[in-house]
Amino acid sequence: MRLSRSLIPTLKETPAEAQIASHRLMLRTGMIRQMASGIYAWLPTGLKVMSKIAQIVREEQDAAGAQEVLMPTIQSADLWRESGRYDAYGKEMLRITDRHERELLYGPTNEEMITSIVRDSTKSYRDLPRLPYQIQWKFRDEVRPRFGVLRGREFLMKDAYSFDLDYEGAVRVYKSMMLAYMRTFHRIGVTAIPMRADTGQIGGDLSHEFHILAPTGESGVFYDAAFEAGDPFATDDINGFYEQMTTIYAATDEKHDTAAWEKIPAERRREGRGIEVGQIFYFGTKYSQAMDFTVTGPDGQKFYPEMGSYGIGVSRLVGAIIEARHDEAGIIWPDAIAPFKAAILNLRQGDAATDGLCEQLYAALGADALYDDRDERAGAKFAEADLMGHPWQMIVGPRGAAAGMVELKRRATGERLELPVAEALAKVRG
Ligand code: 5CA
Repeated sequence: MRLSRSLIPTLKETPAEAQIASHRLMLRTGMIRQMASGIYAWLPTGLKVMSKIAQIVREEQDAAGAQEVLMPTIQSADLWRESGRYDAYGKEMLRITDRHERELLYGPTNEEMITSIVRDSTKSYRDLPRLPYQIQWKFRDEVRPRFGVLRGREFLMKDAYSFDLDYEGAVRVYKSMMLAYMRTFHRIGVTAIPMRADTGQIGGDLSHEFHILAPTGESGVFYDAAFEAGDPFATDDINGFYEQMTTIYAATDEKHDTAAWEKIPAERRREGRGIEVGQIFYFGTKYSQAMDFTVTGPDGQKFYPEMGSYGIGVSRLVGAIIEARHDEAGIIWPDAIAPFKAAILNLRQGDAATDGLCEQLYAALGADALYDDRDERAGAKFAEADLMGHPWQMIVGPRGAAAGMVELKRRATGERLELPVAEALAKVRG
């Protein structure tokens, strides 16, 4: 993308309404614009990051055996009357009436809808298990939308739903989702910690939240330093993995157990703050019973499938990652989800050799590069590249251009290297 021609409306001033770093940085770098309270338009760089996150989430859901579907954002109130949640959900649900006076709603979650879909196509135990998921917008009319995309009203969620024959099957998929989540966050480039959680509006008996560590997180968290290991979770032993995840201490302040905490050696005790980026639930037959979803078992008897649901806040993750990865100068994107791998900084726009080398780099990197071809001072280009957080900056001036050399700066460490063009490109491509 050429910066001179792109819809990246950066702001010089810090927006007054933004209280935390990620909200400020997302507005200043032109990733998003607020359209109404808690409702945002995603502009090119913001959308690129969110799409890359969604793609990693999708690959790990697919690898865990889930199947992607896409359900509508608008749902019928009748579906929610079946489960009894239409009245119970309260003011957070945005209720809509169409021209025929039919009651609709903008879905805050999809347990009812997916249960009705699976119910219609599942008669025998042989049709189970089922594990559909979608990546779709949700709406919750939050009392206090705040912190930009961290607590929006309209937000993008990955939601998966499992339908199993029995408790053992349901727990197996719960554990494999936990593993898929840990792999997902590891690939994105952030540390996330699973913690026992309450089940709230969704209900059920077993639930974990996944928290990304960041000083501005809404929850206080207590955890064992073992979670900082940076493990890629390349295991097939789901039971061993689950036992490990659930025996190492981690809790939000709501569930903190001082006695258990004090048994951990002092040098391994960590206290911090976390942002909840995902939550998984096992709730047994709560929805299958309420919605009269029965399946015929091998013995000819009817039974209710065992269910769970598994959410990731995809749009919230964009803000959460920035909270976890920024400094005074701006964002520090992890490589895997950066909008661009590199910014090409032309320090002498209009100088034939400099322009030529920049064009050569831009042609070689294509969509992976943001070419700062504006007629601006070098200092302004450096500051903007730091603010936008590209993992690499490729700095090209007349002297380097004459020698066929590029100066590379790594955003995360500040490290600088002077390399011939081919080597610089190889480094950026990783
Ligand atoms: N049906 C279940 C799982 S599919 C469910 O709705 N779970 S949830 O309520 O925990 O939401 C899943 C994730 O969506 C949360 O972990 C959080 O990361 C994200 N989320 C929830 N509310 C908001 C919001 N107002 N703004 C941004 N993200 C949100």
